[in-house]
Formats: sequence, structure tokens, C-alpha cells
Amino acid sequence: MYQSKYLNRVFSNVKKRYVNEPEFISAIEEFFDSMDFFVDSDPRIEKEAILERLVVPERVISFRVAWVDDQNKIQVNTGYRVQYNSAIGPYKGGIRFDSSVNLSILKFLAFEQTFKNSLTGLPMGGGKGGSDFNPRGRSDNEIMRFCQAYMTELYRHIGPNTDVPAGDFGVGFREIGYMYGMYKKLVNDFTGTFTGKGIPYGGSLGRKEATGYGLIYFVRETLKTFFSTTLDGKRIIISGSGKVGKHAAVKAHELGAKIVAMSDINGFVYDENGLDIKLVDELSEARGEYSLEYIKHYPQAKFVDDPKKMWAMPCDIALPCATQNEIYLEHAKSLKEGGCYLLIEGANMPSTVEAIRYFSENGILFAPGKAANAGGVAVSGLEMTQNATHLPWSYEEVDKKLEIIMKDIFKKCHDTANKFNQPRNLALGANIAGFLKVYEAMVAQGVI
Ligand code: 2IT
Repeated sequence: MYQSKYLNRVFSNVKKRYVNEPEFISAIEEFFDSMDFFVDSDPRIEKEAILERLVVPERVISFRVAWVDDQNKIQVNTGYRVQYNSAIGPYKGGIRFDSSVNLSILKFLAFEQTFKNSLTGLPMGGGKGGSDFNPRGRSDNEIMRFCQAYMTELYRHIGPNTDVPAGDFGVGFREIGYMYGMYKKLVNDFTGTFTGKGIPYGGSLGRKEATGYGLIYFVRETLKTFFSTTLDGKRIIISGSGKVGKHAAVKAHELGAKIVAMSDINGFVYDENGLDIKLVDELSEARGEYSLEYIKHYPQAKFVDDPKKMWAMPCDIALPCATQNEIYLEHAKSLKEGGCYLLIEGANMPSTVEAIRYFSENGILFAPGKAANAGGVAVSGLEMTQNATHLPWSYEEVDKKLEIIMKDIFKKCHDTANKFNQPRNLALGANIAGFLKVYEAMVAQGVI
């Protein structure tokens, strides 16, 4: 129950209408928790039906993707693109290939992306896409045929000023290359349209590392502001075998932190003296997984074959970087027992609503992914600028801009939280600061 009658009304409709979309409902619930401090103070939000509009994506495209596997068998998947909100710029957001992909997950991601993109200060609307195609175990040719088949429909819905996709999990340089190649062939036009592209054909230096590095820049600001300290010597645990966790580990290590535990799909490795991040980096290069190999090199490290058990390890800072809903209430409690005082999300919505409420009631400072992991999409925005101006930037230039953007996002969250007399509530800061820009733009553009 919210204090605001308006929020209760909109939320109960959302729950009724989207009963089969639990992830989408959770994302709205988390957002409304923050709006409850604010929404009644500005009656224009209700009058303009802003929240009723915001809980419905502007457009959802769903289509058949038929392709032929290496055994000459016809395979059929479902492809999607959720074009959530274009109030402040073209739709922008990643594409996810994973067997779990469905409309609920893509709607939640696109909803979050809308506010995340707003926080970057760059002109990008919110979108997300993907397919229930599972790339694991597929040959390179199968991946190519799938990406091409996916693009033969998607190409007509995207463009450099319309909708600019990028990667998400299951989609990296290889997949973007195959999708962009087919897109370019179909439209006969060499424009940006995708970000996260390979460097030789318009990609930005620094994009690959941007989400993880940006996350650590955000952590550094948080430590400085709230704890008057630095990363030096801090014990950090990081989940996920994707690009985010790995690059976060590299940057945190560079800044003097001790990464004591990291998890992948097989389990987690723990070493109280700090893991060998160079080795993790090398081992994860091929498939993202490293834990089973890691303990062969360091038999004194501890290996546990259940990644979820990592949250019980002692640490100062936890950085969940795997996927949605990896931290439930029980994990939040274990983190507290292990001494964790700061949890910052590298993934999108890894903490459940119950876990987030527990953090705030039990003195664990929390920052949401829509602020802390915005570095990836921010550098995507910088890639769009480089493409539009036909000028590539150096790595140093991109990294410097990323650092400035992450500091600015932290400041927006912190200032907004202070404004509402909730100084430690960075989720509130992120949600309201992200919302305000989208809201102003929607009002100015009329009822559409
Ligand atoms: O969740 C995300 O912010 C991304 N997957 C990156 C999106 C992008 O357009 O770079």
C-alpha cells in the first residue's frame, strides 16, 4: 500500500492487467516506492495521467524468427522489440538472447532503461529487445543465421534517429556484427543505428568496459560522499560471468580494492586475501566462465558449486552484476551478517523489492542499477555522437567523459534524495531525477 491514492489506483490496475508479468510488476513497484514521496506534491502528474501513460510502452513489436540449424532442421523463436518511451530521444537499449526472454522481462528492462537513459543526461529514450533464442552451444554459423533472421524483421523498425539497439546478455561484438551487417544490407545505408559495434566499423573505444568501469566510478563517489573513504583495501564480492562484473573487478582492483569473491554459472570462488583478477580476466575471455579453472591454479582458494551462497561471504561491498532477481530477502540478511554495508547494482534489478526494503531498514546503503550501471548506455550515447559526426574519439577521451557522466549521475541521485529529506535513499534520487526529465518532455509534447 502506498500513501498516495493515485499510486494505489494505478498500481492495482497494473497488477490486474499484467498478472502474468511479474518482473514488469516488480519494476513498477520499486519505482512507485520512490514516487510515493513525491507524486501528491505535484497534482499535474495525475491530471496529465503521466503514470498511467508510463506503465504502457509506446509500442511492442513481436515477431516470428525462423531459421535453419546445422542439422538442417527448422527452428522457430520469438523476437521482440519494446519501444518504451521516446519523450527525450530515440528508443535506446540492448538486445538480449536467452531462453528466459519473454515480454515481462523485456518490458521491465525497457521501463528501467527509460529512466536510466534520462539520468545519463544524453538524448536517449528507452527500449529493449531480444529473443528466447539460447546461443549456448550453437555454432558460429547458427548464431549468424539466427541474427540475420532476427534482423530481416527488426530492420524496418529501427534507425539512427528512431531506435538504436545494442547488446545485453547473449549479445556481444559477434552478434552485433552479424545483426548490423544484415541491417546495412537491407537498408543500404551506413549509419550508426547499433551501438557496441566493433571498432573497425564505427564502434567506440571504451564501450566494452564502460558498464563495469562506470559502476566502479559510481562506487567511488558513494564511498567518498557517505563514508569519506576510498576503494583502497575494501573487500568486494561480485556476481555474474558477463562483461559487467569482469570489468568492474579489473577497475576496482586497479583502484586498490580486494575482490574476495566472484561467481559464475558454476559456483563461486573465494579468497580472503583477494582473487587474482588478471587470471579471472584471462580465464573468462572465452566463455565468461572461470571458477572451475581458477581453483586449479589456486587450490587454496575456496570453491562452492552454488553461486547464490556467495552472498554469505564476509565483505564490505557487494556488486551484483549477473541478472534480475538474484538477491532475495534471505541473501540480503546473509549480506548483513557478513558485514556488508554497501550494495550497488551492476545488473538490472538484481535485488528483489523485499531485499531493497531490508537494506534501507538495516543500514546497508543501496544504489540501483538504473543509476550505477548507466555507464554502458552512456558510452553507447557517445558512440552515437561519434557516428553522427563521423569522428572517432580516443579511449582516454571516452573514459574521461564516462567518469564525468557517472559523477554527475551520482550527484543527481544524491541531490534529489537530499531534496526529499531522504539522504541515504539513492533509489529515490535515481527514480525521481530520471523521471523528472521524461515527465517534463511528455507534458510539453502533449497527449500522444
Ligand atoms: O542494460 C543496459 O543498459 C544495456 N544493456 C546497454 C544498452 C545500450 O544501449 O548500450
